[in-house]
Amino acid sequence: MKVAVVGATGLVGSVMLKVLAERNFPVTELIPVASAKSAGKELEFKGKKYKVVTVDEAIAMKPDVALFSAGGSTSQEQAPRFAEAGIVVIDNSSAWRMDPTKKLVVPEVNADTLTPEDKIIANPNCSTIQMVVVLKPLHEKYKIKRVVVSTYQSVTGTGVKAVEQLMNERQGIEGPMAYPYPIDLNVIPQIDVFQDNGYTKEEMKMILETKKIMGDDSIRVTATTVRIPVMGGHSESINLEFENDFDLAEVRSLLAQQEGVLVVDDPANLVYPMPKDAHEKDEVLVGRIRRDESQDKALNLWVVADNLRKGAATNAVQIAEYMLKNGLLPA
Ligand code: 2RA
Repeated sequence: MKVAVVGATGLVGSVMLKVLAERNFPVTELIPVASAKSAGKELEFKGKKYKVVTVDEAIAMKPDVALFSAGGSTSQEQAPRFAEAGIVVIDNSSAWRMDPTKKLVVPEVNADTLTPEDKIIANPNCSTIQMVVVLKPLHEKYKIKRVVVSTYQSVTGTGVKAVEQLMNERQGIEGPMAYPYPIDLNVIPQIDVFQDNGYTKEEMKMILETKKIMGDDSIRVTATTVRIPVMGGHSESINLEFENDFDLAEVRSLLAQQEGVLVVDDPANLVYPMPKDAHEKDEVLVGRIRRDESQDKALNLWVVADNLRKGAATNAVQIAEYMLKNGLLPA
């Protein structure tokens, strides 16, 4: 299969290449795509060198599928061009996520909504992806009424400039700022810009995307998203209130059986998920599983995932895998 990766030289794009190789996705020809200034560079993929090309060149090369991670404006402009050329687009930007004509997919949750008509498919926001994988079995069994989530998001979610800011600050070096404040030895309770309602765009993504992916507008969601000085891996404290009561042992069992979830929960032996444990993993780690003793039918969880992998690249590749397996991509 001819696979284009648009934004191949970026942080998520490079992880997409890594994941495609690791998961042995049947790539017969890779088409790495970047801006004109990067065009001509060479990238290595599975021991072979490929030239980075422009968007126009990529369309002309007629890939079967294009994984995009090149920002919202590029996707707004270019994804329809690829789709019109008969190329299926799986886009990691926020450009299409809330478009009512586009599917927003986490394979473990709602891949079955995909049809042959879907030519541009949106990859959800990283902090949403890791949460809904855990919500799925619990919503099906106990029906979630409300979600209260606080996130602790790594700087890799912002990109290279933020990683450099953290590294510089840690070494006491002055450098360009990705954030309005120092991030080392600090936390910043702002991810993306503020909206009129006092929430940030990141918080609204979690609220709106969760309802769309779960296919249930009745789920009430509120979120506080926070940037922390961690190099990789997003963590989330999640409080769930259900319509129906639950048994804690059954909750554990449902989570343990959920595809894409690893239960890491043995507080007596200080075992719980941490970003260092999620690094380079495709699973979502869940622990600190306990009843919320302040509220009936309520549960507390702690969820950690590699935001560049399951939170972005791996989820996109898994969508392509699902589509290939179900005849929605040419074999
Ligand atoms: C972040 N979720 O962590 C956003 C975008 N990757 O910055």
